[in-house]
Amino acid sequence: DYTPTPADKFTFGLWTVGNTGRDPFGEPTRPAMKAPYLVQKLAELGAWGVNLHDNDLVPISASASERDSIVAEFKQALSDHGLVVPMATTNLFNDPAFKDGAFTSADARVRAYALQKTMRSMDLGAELGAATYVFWGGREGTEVDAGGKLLDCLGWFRDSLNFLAEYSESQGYGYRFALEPKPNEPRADIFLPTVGSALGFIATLDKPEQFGVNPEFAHETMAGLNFSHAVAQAIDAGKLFHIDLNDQKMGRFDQDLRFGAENPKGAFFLVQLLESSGYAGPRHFDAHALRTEDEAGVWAFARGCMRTYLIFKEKAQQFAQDSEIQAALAAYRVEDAELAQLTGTFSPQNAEALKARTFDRAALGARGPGLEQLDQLTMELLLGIR
Ligand code: 3MF
Ligand code: MG
Ligand code: MG
Ligand code: MG
Repeated sequence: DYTPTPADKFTFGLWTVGNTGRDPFGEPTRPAMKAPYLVQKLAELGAWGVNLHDNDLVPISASASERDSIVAEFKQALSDHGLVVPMATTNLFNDPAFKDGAFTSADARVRAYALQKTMRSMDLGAELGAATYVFWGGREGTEVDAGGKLLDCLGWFRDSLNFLAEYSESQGYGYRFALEPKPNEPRADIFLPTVGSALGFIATLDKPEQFGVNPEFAHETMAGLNFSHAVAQAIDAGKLFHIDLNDQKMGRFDQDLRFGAENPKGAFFLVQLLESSGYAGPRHFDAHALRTEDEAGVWAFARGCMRTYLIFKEKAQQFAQDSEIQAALAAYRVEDAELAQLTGTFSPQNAEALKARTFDRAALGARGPGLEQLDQLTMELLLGIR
């Protein structure tokens, strides 16, 4: 009946179900809910865990003793309700200090403060048991490039990540780090705007094996890209460390819609890819209820994200068992054992034989691969009539 259990590994950020509906043009539309209450409600709905930025839980101006009592109360709620904290991250975007970047600020004092804030937040995450640490560089970008810092920024960003990886190791935290790319919003142009861009950057770090990506459905979609393609590249590289699930209309402001709400077909292919890939990490929803909603709408939103995921998971199983679909898939792929011998491994003999071979180019071009039929079968399966 599509009721989630902790085995499904669904997680939500405190900032997602805790979103109060504030937007750039309007005040909050619903009251803030306390973290222990969010933990209780998420557990009741069948979620596995909850993720947080440091300041989702501990206000930036809290004293050390205030911090300790807030954290103690939160840990009590986690243990009372059986929720885990698989991922933690730093808020390096809200405070005006970070208005022109955190790790990529042109002001060395801001960069140092960002490092300090992140180490403290990593301490908090480790105390809560988090295994994955996310970096979303929301303010790491520009509106104007007159500052001439583009190459410096990449170096500063790299130095900071190298420093923090060493810090994690020196503390024995064992974090795996996940970079979360986004093309724009809140900056006009954010550095490392796409999954491919982040993967390229990771290869330049001192300890690339400790770094992967946290792709988000909405972020790649905002860039006009196909999320499943980005996730596939991350999986292929062994770099899918975490994932942010939501939805988004292309070409709009950052909407963080309920998973599957806008592009159910894209969401289906994503679930199919994820479930067949061996990805064993959290299925994290980084989204929030519409600004129109009250508290009941928040829980309808959270339940809907998980339910839609589970429905698509079932559809993916149905897809794998549908004989007509499987026959269309088998017809789509053409294998040739003799050619596989020639193209599998390079040898001068294989190269010569391949160069000498005659191909019926016209026949290759004339073949209809059956994708219209396969796609229609997929649609009918998704529409519930298969
Ligand atoms: C913004 C985001 C972020 C990140 C978060 C860390 C506030 O569009 O997606 O949410 O996900 O900072 O994971
Ligand atoms: Mg986002
Ligand atoms: Mg967002
Ligand atoms: Mg996100």
